[in-house]
Amino acid sequence: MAEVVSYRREGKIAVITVDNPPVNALSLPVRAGLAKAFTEFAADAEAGAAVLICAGRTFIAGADITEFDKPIEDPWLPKVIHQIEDCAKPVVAAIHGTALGGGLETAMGCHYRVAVATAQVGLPEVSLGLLPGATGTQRLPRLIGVKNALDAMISGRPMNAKAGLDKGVIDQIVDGDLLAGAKAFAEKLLADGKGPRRAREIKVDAASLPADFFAEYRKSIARDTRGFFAPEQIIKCVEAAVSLSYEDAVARENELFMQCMKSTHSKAQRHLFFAEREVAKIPDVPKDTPLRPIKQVAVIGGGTMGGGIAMNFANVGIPVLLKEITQEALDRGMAIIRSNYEGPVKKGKMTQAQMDACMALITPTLKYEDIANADLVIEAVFETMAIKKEVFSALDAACKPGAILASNTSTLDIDAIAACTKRPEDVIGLHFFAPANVMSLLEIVRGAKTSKEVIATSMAMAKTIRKMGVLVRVCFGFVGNRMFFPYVREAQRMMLEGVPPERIDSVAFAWGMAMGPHGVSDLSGLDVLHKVNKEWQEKPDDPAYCRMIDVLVEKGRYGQKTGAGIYRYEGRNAVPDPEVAALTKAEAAALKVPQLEVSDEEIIERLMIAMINEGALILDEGIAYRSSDIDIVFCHGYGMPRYRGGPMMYADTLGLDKVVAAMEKYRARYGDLYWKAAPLLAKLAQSGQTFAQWSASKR
Ligand code: T1G
Repeated sequence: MAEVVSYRREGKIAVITVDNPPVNALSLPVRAGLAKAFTEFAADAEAGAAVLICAGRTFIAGADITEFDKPIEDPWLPKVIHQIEDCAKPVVAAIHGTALGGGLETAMGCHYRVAVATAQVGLPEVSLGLLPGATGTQRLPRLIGVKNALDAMISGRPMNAKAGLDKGVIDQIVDGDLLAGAKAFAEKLLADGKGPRRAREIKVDAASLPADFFAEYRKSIARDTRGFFAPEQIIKCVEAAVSLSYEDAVARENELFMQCMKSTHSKAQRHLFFAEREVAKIPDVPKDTPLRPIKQVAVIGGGTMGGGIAMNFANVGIPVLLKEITQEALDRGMAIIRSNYEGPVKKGKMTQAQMDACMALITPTLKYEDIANADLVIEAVFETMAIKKEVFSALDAACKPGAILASNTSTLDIDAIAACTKRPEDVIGLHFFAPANVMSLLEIVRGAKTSKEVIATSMAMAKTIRKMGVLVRVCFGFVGNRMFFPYVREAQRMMLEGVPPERIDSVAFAWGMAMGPHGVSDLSGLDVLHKVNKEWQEKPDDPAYCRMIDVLVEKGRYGQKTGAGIYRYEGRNAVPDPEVAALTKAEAAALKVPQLEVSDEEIIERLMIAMINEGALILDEGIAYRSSDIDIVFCHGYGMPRYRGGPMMYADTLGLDKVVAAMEKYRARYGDLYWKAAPLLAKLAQSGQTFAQWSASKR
């Protein structure tokens, strides 16, 4: 195997090169190679200084995440970093690409750091449920100050080279060839008689910190880090940096790092890291499938969804035609888009010039003829099959051959829609999630006849518009909504059983959901759920099924949009409504629904296990390829916290035998209609396998 770390000397400068594609991750061979190379450097009397550089597209991008679930093997990273820092001769890190996590920690163990202008440096461990466990929590505060270091480690966001230079973690930006620049920097150190400069010897600037700094800092991040384990551990490490010796603080860092590593949070967040890369791999669509160029897009329907969808393309510089049927509707649609842009401009997240450029890329039209040359057309009209069929017949007549015809439907049958055209192989579902210009999830629904080229082009387009594209097959509700329905069903059932909706929502919120099921129902619109239930051919034969949604819709209480739904709204503030409590009680009596004492644990169990069981059916039917795709759907589209890893990862964490036991418990109370364990769930529980192992076995 080619050497992953090589040593050579050019004049008085030793050049140590890491070459471990694709991202020079710090696997065991790399760590051992670094230890060997720096031993050689120390012994090489001709070498006055050393440059640490990487081959390929990036400097070291971190520890090797694939090694985390195995025992850490010697030499472990802090030991290698201390060996580098203890060198008696100066070491210069030469950074390009992304020096992240253990990569930046290794660079901070070097005595100096130079970088090309396009480089990025950061400590993103928090996004994996970890903390920088190779002295990063001790060095970064010494180099850029406590507040800057906390911001970088709690957000996990990298900084560009210029910011790194300004803050003090980068010493020089190199123009032109990085190695030449780094060698010149090292030679100048020798010429100036400058030796090693060790970050650990820098005193942390505690004096400038107000007495309540850490308390205030914790308050400032509380909302964004709610429920996550790692951020608090990072703060504890930095408190140690301020109050303990370097050695003691590093020991503390290691102790807290191991706690993070062993946490279910980190296992879940690391699972999502790989899941977000796996999701793009489609078993029967080869990586080299040709893509159709998408240079002109058209969106049919200028409502909230259509406007949001159009923005996604304008935001990445792709011209969009927005078609409506009346001038009034078109003007309203353009006004929605304009107001969607004005928000970020007011908050300073976008400049007026950027907004104007995006608006200029969106052209309103009333005529199908104008969209004849569009490469991709996305229909976003009313969620009724009759209207969609009408639109797709018109698109079939108007659009050029090879145009991709997509529906934004959230539940309806793509095959039935495709059958209205002479080109079913060009028809696909692109299900955006409201608000379409914000939510990162895009469910891509392949029809029975959708071509591989159209699938591959749609998956690539999702990446272009910065969406997480998940390919699914056709069924009622696809993956997300099909699993969301039982979640809402149980929330509604518990309401009828006498559990106040606000209590159900607060338990779900405490578990980590961004919003409880009833708040979400009011946000999406009870009328939408009501209409979906009406369109659902195989709706369960259960008179109590989501009954309060029907009752409230019949009273014109659609949710936030009408100022009242399950809750009453004072502005956006949801207030429990005694009128709804009374209506629920009456409905429960009429339906003879027994009133129950339901514990918090049961609330979460019924919400989650109802979803998990549906997910098992979805996997068995091949609607989703792998369990981690389902996890991506829920963490990117339904506000499930990343530290739970998604519903299927959560089930694997609980243990499928426990999931089946819970199903049996509720089956005894409610019967088979909802609580009969899916065959795949029962089979895996029986064999002791997880959903993840089952999915991997299908690869
Ligand atoms: N370990 C192992 N594999 C990795 C990896 C890593 N750190 N980073 C990426 N890969 C794989 C990835 O799975 C994919 O594999 C391929 O490389 C290309 O990645 C001790 C404990 C660097 C910005 O969190 O952010 O250091 O799918 O598709 O879009 O304190 O990868 O091709 O088989 O993402 O160009 C901290 C994680 C680790 C950085 C490149 N470091 N990586 O993005 O390519 S923890 C990170 C990224 C740590 C220390 C702690 C990105 C990237 P495959 P990709 P990309």
